[in-house]
Amino acid sequence: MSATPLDGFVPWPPEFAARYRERGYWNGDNIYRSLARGAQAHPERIAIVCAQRRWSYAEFDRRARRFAAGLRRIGVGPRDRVLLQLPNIGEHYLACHALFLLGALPVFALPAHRRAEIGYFVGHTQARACVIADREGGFDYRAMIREVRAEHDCLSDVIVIGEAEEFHSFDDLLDEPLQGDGPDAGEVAFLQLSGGSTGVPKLIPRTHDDYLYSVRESARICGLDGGTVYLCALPAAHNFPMSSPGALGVFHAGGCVVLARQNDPESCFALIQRERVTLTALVPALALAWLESRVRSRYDLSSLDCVQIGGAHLAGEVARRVPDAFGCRLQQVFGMAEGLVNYTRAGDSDELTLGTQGLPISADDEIRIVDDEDVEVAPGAVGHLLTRGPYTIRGYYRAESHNARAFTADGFYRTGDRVRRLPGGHLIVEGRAKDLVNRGGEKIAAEEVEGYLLAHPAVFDAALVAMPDRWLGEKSCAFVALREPAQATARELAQFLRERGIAGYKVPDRIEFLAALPRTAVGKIDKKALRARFDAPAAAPAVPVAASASSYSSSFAQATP
Ligand code: OOB
Repeated sequence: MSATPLDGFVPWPPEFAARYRERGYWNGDNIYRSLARGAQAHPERIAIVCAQRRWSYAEFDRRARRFAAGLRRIGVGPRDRVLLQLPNIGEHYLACHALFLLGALPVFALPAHRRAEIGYFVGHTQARACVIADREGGFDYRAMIREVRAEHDCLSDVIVIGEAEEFHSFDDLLDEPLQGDGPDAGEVAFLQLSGGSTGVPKLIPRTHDDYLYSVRESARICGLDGGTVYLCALPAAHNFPMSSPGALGVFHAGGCVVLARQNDPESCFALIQRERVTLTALVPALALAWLESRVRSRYDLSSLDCVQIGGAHLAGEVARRVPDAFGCRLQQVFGMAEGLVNYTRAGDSDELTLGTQGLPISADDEIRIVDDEDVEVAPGAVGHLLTRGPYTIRGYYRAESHNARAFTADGFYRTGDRVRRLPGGHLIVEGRAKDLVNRGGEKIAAEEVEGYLLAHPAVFDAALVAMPDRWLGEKSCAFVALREPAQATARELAQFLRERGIAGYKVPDRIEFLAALPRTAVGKIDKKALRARFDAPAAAPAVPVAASASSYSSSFAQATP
């Protein structure tokens, strides 16, 4: 690694880095080189299927090097941040690998993000370029980027896939292939989004060394090989479909990634049948939609070996239906973009597969389960999960004061999850202490949405809590106290939030007005009391936000049956 680490990146202490290298976890490879090796070894194999396009490993590598050359021509270089916001299309992987080759850092945004989030990512990372689609799902990303650029002049280059208008067209940046084999493996490879902590979204710096280790081991644990055909049904930029084992695991193993642009049951079943898909990764909400789908029996899903489910709590009764319904194995995955990933293993008993969230990837994943005072709980008891290891970050990007709270003094990451551990090491997620709503796998930081609500002049107090939902697992409910009764309606508040340019999934599914929010003895809003209102529905009349995001859709789980 060059003498000075990237500004805002917290490296592992040297003795840990030395140990991780010694044990072969960090092997000095970078993510681009891993792909290039595949292109050398089996150039003709199909790497990516996207709609009617099929790219071989050789073509994939060549296109990535061509795009890297084009990016370099417009001035993108090592350590530059480049925001990536693309739907599930092959160009997503091309752009990633082109940036990896250059040593530039993709900043992963989700297609659902809007002006508020994108503006924040661009400003916080001082991104110099972005790669976007022209339009998707009726939304014009160019128009949004124009607004973002008006506020952030760091963003000098905009690259558009499709109709570029005044911006660079992706196709015009496919120059003669760039030679080279990418950066030092100790460099930060990209900035990933945190699944929600407090306040503004946090960015996660992952190095080539640490990430590739988790990818290689995930591919091994999940038994991937050249015959693996993986359906990417979740947003491709999310950590789960990217690396657990996800597309990178598949590229590492020489298999094929099939991109689903839509993840409704019918589109995906058709792809599974056509491409003979063997593996896919779902959030529980999507798994449920697929299970409930009436069209399932019309498709031949017999190629499936395994369906992975993770990202949010999987109910036991849903887990039990998976093997029969899809004629394949279920694998539970409990992971986080910050690092630690757990898998149930192929040889696990039904009891472990159905009832636990698996074992960590690495023998060097250190797990501590503690009480509120950071004291380890008795074996088998529920506590806060803390973790440290060869692919778990030591700090968020440019977030010094937050890092002091999110990590212990000796470098353990406070996951915010409450778990217990079985004698064999399998973890069971029992709940969470962090203040977020896990809406079908999409994480919503309560504080962030509360901040937007409090910006409304009529709002005196606001609290966002999770409410149970049959399809998404959780939906969001905002409890609001107004300065004067009836000064604003739920519909007006939802509209106000949308106008602030936040992702649709963050707009509360329901807004309820209270004269005052309940407080705890120390004066904090009593969210437990607010959540308890959902246990007694008669006491809490529902006031859904009319015409808001209150349909069951989210980009993680687009459709109900
Ligand atoms: C994955 O990553 P993120 O960063 O979007 O969210 C992480 C959080 C975890 O801390 C936990 O609260 C929740 O999502 N979670 C689960 C879970 N898997 C994740 N909660 C209950 N059961 C599970 N199986 O969501 C992610 C990253 C890599 C692989 C898989 C999921």
